[in-house]
Amino acid sequence: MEMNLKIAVQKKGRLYDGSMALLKECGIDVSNGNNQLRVQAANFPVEVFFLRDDDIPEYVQDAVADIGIVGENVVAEKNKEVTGVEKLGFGKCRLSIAVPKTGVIKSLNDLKNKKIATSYPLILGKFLSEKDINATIQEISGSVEIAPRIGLAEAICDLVSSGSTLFSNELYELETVLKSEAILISNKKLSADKQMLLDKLLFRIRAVKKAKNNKYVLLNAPNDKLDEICKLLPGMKSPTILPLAESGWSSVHSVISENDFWNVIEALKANGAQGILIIPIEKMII
Ligand code: PRT
Ligand code: ZN
Repeated sequence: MEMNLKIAVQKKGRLYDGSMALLKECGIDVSNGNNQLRVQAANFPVEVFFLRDDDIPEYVQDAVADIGIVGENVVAEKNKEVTGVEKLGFGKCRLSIAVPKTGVIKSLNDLKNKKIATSYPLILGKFLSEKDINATIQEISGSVEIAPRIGLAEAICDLVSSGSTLFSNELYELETVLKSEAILISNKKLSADKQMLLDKLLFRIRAVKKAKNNKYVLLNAPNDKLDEICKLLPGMKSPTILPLAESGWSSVHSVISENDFWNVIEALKANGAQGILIIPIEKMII
């Protein structure tokens, strides 16, 4: 039998769609796998295991799976022996301490001798001892946000993304304990063959991530402003410049990063660029 890289992903939940979309963008087709526990990819030596996210770090540690996609929050809480390989840019959230808006707790110091409900006792415990706060950790597995209202705890420590759960439970965020996103983890002792497959997959993941963080830009520039415009657009090496039929004008092609996108566009316009087209990039290999 041909060797496979075994990859664990969440069976259903918030990381499922992002994980499947990433595999698909990497050219790994597991579309035949609805409702199965494990699926062989059609076109890459990868076998996908669908699991509860909480089990993924342990399965990767124990080599039941070679690699896995899981939240950094789960990796930190489970504290297993795995290697963090690559952050994946989705499933972003933060683990935060939150307290009732109208309560007496206004600062971290006010948490002393109080009870904090959480599903993340290990991460919270480390945080509290670093800050030298002596508080009781009440571990609960779900519906953490209702703990203060039912008198179970004075504060909570839970995941937040939009903040709307906190808002509708009249809680406010006192402190961020951990920032998290989906991460690719791997077993610490991959064989050389499996490491080669992981490197191949990683090459694809990085090309997809890079493409998402960049846009292709096409614009018309007056020749007397080309120097200024090129300085704004470094491109992959330097921008491609082609003369337009209309004399005195050139067409400029380049790549810009999503992060400074709007600032660059404004500066381009201010320097006389016209007909600016922004085009998504599907893959980017440098
Ligand atoms: O069944 P299984 O155990 O696999 O899934 P699960 O229910 O344990 O996890 P799931 O699917 O809820 O979350 C999987 C991962 O998604 C988490 O471990 C995080 O890494 C990531 N993630 C990103 C989130 C959120 N955002 C998030 N907002 N996980 C949970 N939430 C919850 C949070 O607990 C709270 O109840 O959403 C609520 C807050 O959301 P906002 O938008 O109202 O702030
Ligand atoms: Zn879970």
